[in-house]
Amino acid sequence: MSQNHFRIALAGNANVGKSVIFNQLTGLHQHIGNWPGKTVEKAEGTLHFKGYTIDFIDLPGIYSLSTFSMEELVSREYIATEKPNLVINVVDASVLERNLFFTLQLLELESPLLVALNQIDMATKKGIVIDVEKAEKILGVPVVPTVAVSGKGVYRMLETAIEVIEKKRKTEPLKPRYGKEIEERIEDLTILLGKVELKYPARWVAIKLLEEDSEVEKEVRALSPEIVAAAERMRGELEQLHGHSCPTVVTCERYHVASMISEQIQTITEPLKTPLREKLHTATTHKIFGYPIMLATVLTVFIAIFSFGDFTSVLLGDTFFGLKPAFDSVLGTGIVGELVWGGVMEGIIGGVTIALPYILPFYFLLYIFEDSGYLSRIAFLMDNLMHKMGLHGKAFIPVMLSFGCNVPGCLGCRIMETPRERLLTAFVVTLVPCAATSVIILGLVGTYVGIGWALALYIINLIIIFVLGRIAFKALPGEPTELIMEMSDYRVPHIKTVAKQTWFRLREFIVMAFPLIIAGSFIIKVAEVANLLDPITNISSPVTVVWLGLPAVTGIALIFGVLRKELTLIMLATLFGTTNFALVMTPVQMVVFTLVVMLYIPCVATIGALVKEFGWKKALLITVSEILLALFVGGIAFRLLTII
Ligand SMILES: Nc1nc2c(ncn2[C@@H]2O[C@H](COP(=O)(O)OP(=O)(O)OP(=O)(O)O)[C@@H](O)[C@H]2O)c(=O)[nH]1
Ligand SMILES: [Mg+2]
Repeated sequence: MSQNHFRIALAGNANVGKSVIFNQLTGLHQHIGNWPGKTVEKAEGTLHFKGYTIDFIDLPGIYSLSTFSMEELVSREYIATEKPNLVINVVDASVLERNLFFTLQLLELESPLLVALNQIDMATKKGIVIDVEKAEKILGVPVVPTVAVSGKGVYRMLETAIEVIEKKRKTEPLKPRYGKEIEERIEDLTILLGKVELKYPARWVAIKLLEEDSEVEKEVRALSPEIVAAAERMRGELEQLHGHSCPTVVTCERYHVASMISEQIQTITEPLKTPLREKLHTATTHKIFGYPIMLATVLTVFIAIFSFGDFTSVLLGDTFFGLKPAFDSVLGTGIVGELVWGGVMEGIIGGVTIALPYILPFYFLLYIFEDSGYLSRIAFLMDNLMHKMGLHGKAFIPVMLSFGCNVPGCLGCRIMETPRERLLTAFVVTLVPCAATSVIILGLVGTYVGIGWALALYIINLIIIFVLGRIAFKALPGEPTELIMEMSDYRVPHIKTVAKQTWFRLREFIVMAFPLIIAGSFIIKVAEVANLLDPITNISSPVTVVWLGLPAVTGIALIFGVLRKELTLIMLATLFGTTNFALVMTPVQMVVFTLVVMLYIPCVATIGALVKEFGWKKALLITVSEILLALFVGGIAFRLLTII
């Protein structure tokens, strides 16, 4: 790194505000929400500040520097081996003690440190006052209070960070010390470790050996098996002395130190009456009332999205199609006019009128749910049901996120503890109707068949997910891990953050989907003019017409849907030459078509995410089984609905 070029890593527990700070500093848009485990891979962004170029690294939230989970491994490897110039330990000031547990581990790792005491506003609301000066004195590193969502303190944090890196500010990091029996053994091990070449500080390695860290043990064994043998012996001795496993003893000792420090630096005044957020928490997680509240909330959201979408869709459609005469008068109604109107304009109109009105409120409300903390309460309520699929409530978070888009849903599977649970969750997640599928459910079935049918489709989808999840569970047996989920406090959703996230999603939709929509419509129009559509529809018609009872052109629409699911409907509008689907499809056809689209294939982006997370074989397996499932369900539905 050159003189004015630094690397700073943001590390800390999950859900403390690292990504909010990262986004603010780098202008990037990492996923933000009020539940732990959103950031799963490290992200990098650059800031130019006072003549310095600073690369920031947003690390996944972790609770320890062990290697129990992928996130812990990612974060630890980065801090320990890439050696950033500074680690900013983002701390949630409203749960100081638990956060300090991690700070102590960073101090053990001897990384250059600055503590950002974030969420001071939440701490104040809880009656917690922190003595920053004292904290600095005890920890021996700078401590800067911040409120990331409003940017308060972030500038000072940056200035201080540079002072520390430039060594203009002296630090004397605390060297955490534990009980006598442990300390003696750590010292003995450290002396032994001093004789070999290590990439980590010797004392840290000594502690990790006592904690039975398998990665560290493997590395040390390769250098000197005797040291590992000595550590094993010492672990046995400590277990004898304390009556607990050695890693537990070390954890307890560390908690004890964290607790002593937090006692010294914070004072808590109990609020006189129960705060609203706690009342809300009690009501929404109540074992009886929690469920009707959840149902009512979800239904309200559903109806709100539908009403908004339906209203704006008609309004926009009328406005745009009102432009046709003016358009015709400029380009005429010949082949050029037809290609431009049918191939380009209708695609754009389809995108704007069919998709946007539903996608916008959808994301907005989903992010409100996410940022307030209600999402993790729903996960908690769903725990019982999820257990029947061999999963636990936490799996419901990726499921809920998938209603927005399956891609974050697939990435969110990382919050599951075991590979088996991750795969099961991914399978379930890709069956969830994403916002694009909702466009079809609401825009086609909701508008032309009835809102009740749209709701029924969601319910059928959930039932299918449940049944298949259960079958997959039987095929991949294993004990589900118990739900260990930390539920962060409710917060008033930060509207700016929510609006920003909605905007990024919307922008992504416009940037990614619109070119596809326009290209798709154009190809279809050209193929139509050149009489090329028939061969394709003929090939697909045994499936579409004979088995599913759909109009033949749906074959083409379904092919486009692999790119993005809303394309199926928009392409259908182009193929039919109208957005008034009542003229060209029967209600049964609309329901069957939507069912097929809902289940038939994860879109390319989702397949990409699956390949990345699980490898192409499993991605292919999921894809093929979902195509077969969609055709099976669609065919059955067609026959059943025709009988009725
Ligand atoms: N009130 C308040 N809320 C905050 C503050 N900083 C972050 N939040 C909220 O805290 C939640 C978590 O923020 P994130 O930035 O996603 O947390 P993270 O540390 O990146 O979390 P993971 O990626 O899951 O490890 C979000 O709901 C934020 O809006 C703050 O200073 N005050
Ligand atoms: Mg994050």
